[in-house]
Amino acid sequence: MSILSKIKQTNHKQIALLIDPDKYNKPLLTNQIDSAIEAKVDYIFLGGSLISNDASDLCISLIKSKCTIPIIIFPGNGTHLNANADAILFLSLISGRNADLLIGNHVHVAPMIKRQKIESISTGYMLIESGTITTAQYISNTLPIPHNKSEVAVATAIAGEMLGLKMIYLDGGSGAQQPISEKMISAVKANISLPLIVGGGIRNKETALGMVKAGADLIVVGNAAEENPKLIIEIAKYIRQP
Ligand code: 1GP
Repeated sequence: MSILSKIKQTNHKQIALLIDPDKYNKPLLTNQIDSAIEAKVDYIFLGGSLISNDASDLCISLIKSKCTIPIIIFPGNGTHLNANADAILFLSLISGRNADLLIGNHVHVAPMIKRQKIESISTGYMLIESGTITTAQYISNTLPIPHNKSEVAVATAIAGEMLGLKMIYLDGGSGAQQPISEKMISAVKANISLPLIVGGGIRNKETALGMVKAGADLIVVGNAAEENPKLIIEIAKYIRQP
């Protein structure tokens, strides 16, 4: 089964652990993988907005030596490809107006991804203002959608679906001070029929549960699970409780 079909068909709320290959540290990553296994994390996302010391191969081989959790590349730019992953989010930054991130980089990397034969999941990526300028905003040179403008997020997500994208990812950016509001999540979810991914600034189980109750199908936790690898176990249990 493709990973996209799995994301669509899984009937529990899903969680992804985000690993930043730039922060590779074997003992920490080993701890994170152990917690991901215990938490029955659905996916491991691998990526970051700025990859300056790419240790993706090391991360992938360590993850694959310990578990079969699918690894999905969450690329910061077109150089971040890896044929040993299971899939790649083929991101189009639809909240921004930077042509390179809407279609330009894609033209360069599409033939390579096709040759690598890894699953490519076209995803409408939307940056939402989160209380601070995040690396993703700065590097992408785009304006995020204002935090309280749910109607802009809804219109953007609908346009993404009409363009044929397969998932929508609402992201406050790594280390967001303010996670995406439940109001925005529920408004977007009510207006699209695509899987909805939400991430950025999830630091506790209550925030995570609020997001899945509002309509997030898959939540992504990065920074907070670096500081406390066991948090992912707590969040996974909490959001999947009946
Ligand atoms: C960022 O959505 C991810 O792109 C995760 O963010 O590191 O803040 O959890 P955090």
